[in-house]
Amino acid sequence: MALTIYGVALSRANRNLWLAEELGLAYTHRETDFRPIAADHSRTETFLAINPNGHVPAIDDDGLVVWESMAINLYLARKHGGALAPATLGEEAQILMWTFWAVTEVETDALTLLLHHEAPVTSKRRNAAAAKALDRLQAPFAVFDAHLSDHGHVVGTRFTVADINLAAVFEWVGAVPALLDGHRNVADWLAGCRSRPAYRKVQAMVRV
Ligand SMILES: N[C@@H](CCC(=O)N[C@@H](CS)C(=O)NCC(=O)O)C(=O)O
Repeated sequence: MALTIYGVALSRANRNLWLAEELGLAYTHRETDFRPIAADHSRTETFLAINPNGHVPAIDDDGLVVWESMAINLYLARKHGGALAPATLGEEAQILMWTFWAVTEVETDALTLLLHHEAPVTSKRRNAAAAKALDRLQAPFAVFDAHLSDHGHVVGTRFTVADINLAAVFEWVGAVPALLDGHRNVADWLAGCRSRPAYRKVQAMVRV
């Protein structure tokens, strides 16, 4: 049984490291960087043989290679079972629904806000892009906030892989007070996710 997770904790590999820590899995962490600042980076021939897209994360699980961070989490949760995994086909449908929703309706705009916050730009075009992203995020935030007020978690009444998948995306807007202040259920849920020991352990692995 050998699991290798490729990708620095600063990258989307953090979702997979978080899940692996929640599950208590034994794994090797290859700190493949998405920036060509280290010998182990995502455009080397060795890594391109694992993920020809040249993106992290990826995993090698006993010879099975999987890339795409959300697919990795859904796979590992299903494989190892337990409370994080779907208990029924219906739960699986909900976990897939919310995960695809986060990737298609939230992630791009959330990343725009994160990058804008980390490196504020003076160009009018970039500021307009951030303002548009903020505007577009109001609708999915309202949807998710209403869902959380009834359910408390993404799926069912417990913490699952879906909470990890969504928190990893929603936390990118953490630096934009207007969004979280206006959606208190999302803010409280996110704070709960980020207080988990497994999340904190992965945060401690981040090197900027
Ligand atoms: N949809 C992919 C996105 C992967 C991705 O873009 N990863 C970034 C790091 S978070 C990367 O490797 N960027 C390097 C590049 O674009 O050259 C996933 O979720 O795994």
